[in-house]
Amino acid sequence: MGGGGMGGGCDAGITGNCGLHIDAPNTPNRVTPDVEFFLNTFMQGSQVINGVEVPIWGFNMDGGGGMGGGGGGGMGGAMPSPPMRVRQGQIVHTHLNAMAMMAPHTVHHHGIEPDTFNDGVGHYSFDVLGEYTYQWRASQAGTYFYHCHTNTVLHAEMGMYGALIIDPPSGPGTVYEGGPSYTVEAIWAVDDIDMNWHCLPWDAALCGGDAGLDDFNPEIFCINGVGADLSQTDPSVVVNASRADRVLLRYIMAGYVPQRVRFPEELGPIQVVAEDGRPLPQIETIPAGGEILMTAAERYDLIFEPQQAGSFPVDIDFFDYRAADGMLKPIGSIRARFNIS
Ligand SMILES: [Cu+2]
Repeated sequence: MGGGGMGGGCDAGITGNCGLHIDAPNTPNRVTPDVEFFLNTFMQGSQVINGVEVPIWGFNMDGGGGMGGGGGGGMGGAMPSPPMRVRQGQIVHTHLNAMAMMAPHTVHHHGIEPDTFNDGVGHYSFDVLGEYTYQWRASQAGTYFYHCHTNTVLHAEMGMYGALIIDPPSGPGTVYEGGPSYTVEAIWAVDDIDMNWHCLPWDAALCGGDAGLDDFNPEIFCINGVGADLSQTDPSVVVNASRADRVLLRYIMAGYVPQRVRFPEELGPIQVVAEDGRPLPQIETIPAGGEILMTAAERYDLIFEPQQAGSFPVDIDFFDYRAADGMLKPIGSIRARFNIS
């Protein structure tokens, strides 16, 4: 993990900045925040996933500002980027320091509804080279994620994303105000990796040409950056609970190809309490042994009340996005695990 090495020999050099509006303005109407995060970009990291050294870019939270080393950007980090957690009602400042490799980036808090100036969508507002403070209000408890929105499909693929959890004003333990409670929580960000994309420059295809960004063929699959070799044992993935627990699984679909997650019968019925950061009008119950098919960027908040002790696998299958005749063509899978005592 981490390392900040040269990422398997890639040269993530700069070839241009066509079509971007690069800026580092002051935040308008800036007020004192309730909570703040300091994100620095890194572009020369690597992470071993399922035995393969994968070049990654991302955000790290080490120190406040300035850690990019004035353009050196030598610091590494991990994918996914560190989680952000806030409470509903808080004013949040996300300080972005985008100096690594002199490449612009943004922070888009996906599913939040800030003003355009703070949306972090480069082509609507601006791409940041230097520093910018995103100011936004956490208005609805739920499961979100943040990601870079510069040359988006490539930068998100490289690992420039992390979980964003908004708790209700009362804090963790309840999914949303007046909503269901939980005693054990797990967060899974499930991703797919096409190694052919991981040696591209940050601005691949921005100046035209074909960088192959319409051709995605993942061969590595991961949960929270953990590959299939460790996903049944890694503590960031494995859910440990007892039969007295109510388990909340926050599932973030962080990949590009369709994912189908299959829950074992032994975990009992699956309560779908929220989707995409919004409570469902009525909690939906999927019968025991059910499955959910997801597309990119979806989030599901699922509650389990397991009645049986044991170690139970949860299987996630990945499918070619070029479905022919509506038929799903499997291209890979990864297994996680619930251990119920
Ligand atoms: Cu970026």
